[in-house]
Amino acid sequence: MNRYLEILRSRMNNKDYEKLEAIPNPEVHRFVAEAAELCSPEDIFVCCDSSEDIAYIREQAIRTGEEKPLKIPGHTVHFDGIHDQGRDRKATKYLVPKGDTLSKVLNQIDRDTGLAEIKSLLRNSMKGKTMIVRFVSLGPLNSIFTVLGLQCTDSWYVAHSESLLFRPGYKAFCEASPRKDFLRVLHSAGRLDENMTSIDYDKKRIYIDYVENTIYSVNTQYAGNSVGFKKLAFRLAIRKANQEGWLAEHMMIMGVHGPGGRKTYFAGAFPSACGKTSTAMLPGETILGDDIAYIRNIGSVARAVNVECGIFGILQGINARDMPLLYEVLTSPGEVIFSNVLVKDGKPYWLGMGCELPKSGINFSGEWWEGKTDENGNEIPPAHKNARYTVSLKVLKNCDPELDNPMGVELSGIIYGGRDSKAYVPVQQSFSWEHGIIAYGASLETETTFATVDKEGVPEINAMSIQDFISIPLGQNIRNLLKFGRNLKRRPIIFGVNYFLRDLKTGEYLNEPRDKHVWIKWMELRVHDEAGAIKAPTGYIPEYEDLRRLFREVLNKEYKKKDYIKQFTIRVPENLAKIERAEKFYREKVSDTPRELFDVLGQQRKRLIEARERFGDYISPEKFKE
Ligand code: SPV
Ligand code: MN
Repeated sequence: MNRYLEILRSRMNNKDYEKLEAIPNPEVHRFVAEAAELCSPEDIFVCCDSSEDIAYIREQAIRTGEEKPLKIPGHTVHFDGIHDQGRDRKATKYLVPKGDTLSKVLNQIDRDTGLAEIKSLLRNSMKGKTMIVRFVSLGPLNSIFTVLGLQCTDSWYVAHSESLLFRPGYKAFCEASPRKDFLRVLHSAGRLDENMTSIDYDKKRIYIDYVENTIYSVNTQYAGNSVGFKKLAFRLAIRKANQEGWLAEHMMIMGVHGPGGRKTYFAGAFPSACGKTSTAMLPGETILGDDIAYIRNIGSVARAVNVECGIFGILQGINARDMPLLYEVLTSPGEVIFSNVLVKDGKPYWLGMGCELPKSGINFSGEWWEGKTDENGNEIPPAHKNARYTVSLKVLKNCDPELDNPMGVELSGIIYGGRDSKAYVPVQQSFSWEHGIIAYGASLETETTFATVDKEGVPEINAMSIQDFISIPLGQNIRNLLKFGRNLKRRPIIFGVNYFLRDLKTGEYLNEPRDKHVWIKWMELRVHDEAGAIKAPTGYIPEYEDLRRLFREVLNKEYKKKDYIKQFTIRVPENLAKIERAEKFYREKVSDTPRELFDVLGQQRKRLIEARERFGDYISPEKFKE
């Protein structure tokens, strides 16, 4: 028996001990034993993924009050503290060993200092509580994509969320080689108040130790900070992928249904609140993933899997009209965890749900009434904007049947979508893999929204939509992507979309949210060479007749030529300014930018200037046909 098993034996009941002993990997024993010694839980529960264990976790989440049952069977609600309502960029840091350097834009702390700090915050943090040990598989089981994960947490809510979000990994740990590497997470919600929310939010810390593939998280409950296999493990996966020659991306995956019953898979990267989930959920198509994808070169084609098997999604704006399938799931019996909604008479309410909200109830601030203000005098909304739902993907009627295929699905298209009110047309196809990666992916911009009132509409680069998670030099990430594509025989076609283009004079949006379905169908046809395109300076853009037909077929809508011309006019000054912003960002902020980025953007500038000489500043798409 190794030393760590000895420690565990003295701290655990027989039944749970045996579950750990059955795993041959001594690193597992070490991690759990050290976590127990540090955090001093009263007892340790090991989840072996049996239906009893899974049910027990859910019951405990309710028994301890971390979740409260709602009226509809299977529904529960969880609240995070008022200061714990999102991913915390400031409190999330990389632990950097001496001699190593990370890009300056990344939040970081010296590894020894950081470890000492976080361990002191974790010390005895589980006194009187149970430490729950969970094993998961990131990506489908028994697959080249599989990455194993182990989390120790004192939150039944976190453990319960993991039942819905990840594939069970206990068996895989038992069967894996004793030296199999895995990702580790140690989380404690810290001291809790009477509402079961973390008290010491000022001591919230989320530290990422890439040396030992370990994430530490303390004094927080919000899933993006505490369910370590989401964005936290994603940061580690980006590094791992980078070393091993595959890709870990902030991408949804969807099956687009084309003529003759064929299905074509697309992956898409969009920054938060730019339409990622709503694209993946388009009616009539199938969703394979909504957040994180692993992509590998298998047999010289790009194949992708969803790292997760559930959704931790934003509730705001989900209503029966715009997202009927999801709305149905959220209002029918079945397992759903709501978080940070308004609860009145056992019913959850969220912003934009399509009905009037009650004037009082319980929300993330506790007892809530209309007009209630926070400590700074700001009015507290009924539900938080970032209120979420957690469900398993399998409960959705539109869940793609290939979700658990160990080989993943072949990607035929990759989409980069930003929030760009001025420059890019609603949909366009890149001239090449390199052009797509650089002009759409690396140049991806989103605009500041309501959160920064005085600066609304200011564009910010969010390269590939992974800027918050990138743990390797940004230039190296671009180089990897370029190389990945070059090694493929059949490359996915790269498209750029922009759902947020506005009229330059009136500021009105030029498209309705539903229009994105037409763009998706057009991309599907382009992949199969069944739609035409016009060569514009920024990419291949659709022809009017194709879109007109698709608008009729998909949305039963008459698409007017004048709308087409407005939407697809090439705006030369705005596009030149966009290139300038991207160049400035890479020149000033990224020291290892590949030369090729400046070349590709330079060529785009040249095409725009030549077009301006012939046709002027604002060029109707029809001009490029002549
Ligand atoms: C996102 O904000 O991109 C999410 C939710 O997917 S979180 O888990 O908080 O990152
Ligand atoms: Mn995300």
